[in-house]
Amino acid sequence: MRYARIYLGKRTSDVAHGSKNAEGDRTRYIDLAQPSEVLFPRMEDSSGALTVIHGQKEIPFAIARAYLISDIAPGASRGAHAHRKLRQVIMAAAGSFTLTVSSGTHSHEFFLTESSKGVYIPRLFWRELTNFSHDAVCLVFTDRPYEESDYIRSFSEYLDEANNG
Ligand code: T46
Repeated sequence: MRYARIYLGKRTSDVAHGSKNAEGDRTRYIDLAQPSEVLFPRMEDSSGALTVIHGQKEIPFAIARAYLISDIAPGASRGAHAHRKLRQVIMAAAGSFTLTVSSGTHSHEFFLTESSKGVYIPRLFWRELTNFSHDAVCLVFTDRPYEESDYIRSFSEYLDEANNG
């Protein structure tokens, strides 16, 4: 399956490219082979905000694992690797940071700052997380358990594997 329909929630302010389904939810098709922004419904009232995230709905896969990266040292970066099979959605649960996703030939920068937005990363894309704010908390959802053998931590090895399928 190359494309998946994802849900953008009922908000209208930031879903200009979505279309409505029968329930009034806004949806959008994404290309599962390319990095893409995803949106999470955020319910706000006078007491605060609540953000909802489902696997196979706002996120285009069943969630096998979630983890948080927090207490990031000033100037530190994370990532700098690719995954052979794993797919992820990365979001800023608090604060902000820059996510750079690269195919080896093209790279795209996402500035993540809202808890209602994330980035879907397919397999075989290099990622780096930089420019963390002092209060940043990075929340990651994945479609597979942790397996060190799935990591490609050398950029030259990554280019070889990405170019050979
Ligand atoms: C990614 C970015 C955004 C585990 O034992 N279990 C886990 O589920 C994970 C994710 C990590 N670990 C261990 C492996 C290392 O000993 O935690 C340590 C730090 O992991 P790593 O150096 O891979 O951390 P980051 O922040 O550079 O990368 C992580 C994810 O590993 C990676 O998939 O895309 O966050």
